Amino acid sequence: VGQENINTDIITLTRFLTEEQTKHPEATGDFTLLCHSLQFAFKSIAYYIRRATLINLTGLAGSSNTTGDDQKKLDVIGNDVFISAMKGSGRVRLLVSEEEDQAIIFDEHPNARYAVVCDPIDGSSNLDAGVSVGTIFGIFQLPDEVLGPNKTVSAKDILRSGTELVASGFTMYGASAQLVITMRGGSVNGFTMENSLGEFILTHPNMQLPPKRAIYSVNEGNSVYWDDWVNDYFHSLKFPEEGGKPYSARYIGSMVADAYRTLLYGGIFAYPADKKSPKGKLRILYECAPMAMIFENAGGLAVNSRAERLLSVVPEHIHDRSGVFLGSKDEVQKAIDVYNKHH
Ligand code: AHM
Ligand code: MG
Repeated sequence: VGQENINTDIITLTRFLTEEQTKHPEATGDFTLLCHSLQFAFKSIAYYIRRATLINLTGLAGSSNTTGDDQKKLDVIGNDVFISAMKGSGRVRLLVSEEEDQAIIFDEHPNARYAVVCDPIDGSSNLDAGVSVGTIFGIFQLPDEVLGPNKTVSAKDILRSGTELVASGFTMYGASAQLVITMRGGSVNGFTMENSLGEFILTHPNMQLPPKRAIYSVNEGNSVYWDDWVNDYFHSLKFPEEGGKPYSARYIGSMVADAYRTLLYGGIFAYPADKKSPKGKLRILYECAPMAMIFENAGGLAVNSRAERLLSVVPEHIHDRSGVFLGSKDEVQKAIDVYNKHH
């Protein structure tokens, strides 16, 4: 019998967070607690997604023994799980979710220092086909002035640029659940859910984007709506100058999955603003900014459709949208260069 090489010194997310906290002697532990609640939300959503797939399969096989249970749509379940986890952490005062028109304010926790933005299940139109979806999140710290029982907070307190995020990340529910998290000014770390242990394990420490890679990821079906510079840019990837190799196209249609692949392999992911969606499709607060922070901290770049740094954009409303180009440094720079040539 061959001897298995078993690594017994694994770094779980819990251990990682504890070690991070000890690096900051001023830390109160609030942030760590908030992350534990986030971790629970991801585990729960992963569980419901797997269970839903099974229920759908039964349905497809033509079985009629439905229980009549009111099966809540996964978007709603994901949103409810996330809200409960954030409320339960006792460390969140303000929450913005893609699924909620208004910001949610937890006045029962007037001293909670954090504001969280999230898309609980991004890419949910892909769910029935078993394609990977994900949860995107960002964490802001509220200013001291708004803390306390007789202070009010409102959605305005979260209309900040991505440069003010203290942490951001996403979890992709794929063949396994993958959690990617980064803190302000820190590195990007990737964890894989080990289902039998029920733990996220550090499998991708200090993720770094390759500086370039010939892969583009965009919904090319929108190209008739694109601006000239966007068409020019993608044309240049497909029809390189003599001797050059054309780029590969990869588009899942699930931002978290497309972004995760781009983070690992390099290349560019884009959802440009266009004539159909002049402000873009993806949301600044809880889709674009958290991703931009991850990409910058992993050595990449992230800009909007005006070639401006995405992290500097301050939204006017919580659900504002933006065009987005994120990926390897050289690839995004190429897009910026084409933009500049046109303007
Ligand atoms: P959603 O938040 O309604 O799920 O929409 C966001 C999704 C992203 O995951 C993905 O990048 C994009 O929409 C795909 O859009 P399209 O189908 O237009 O290509
Ligand atoms: Mg979304």
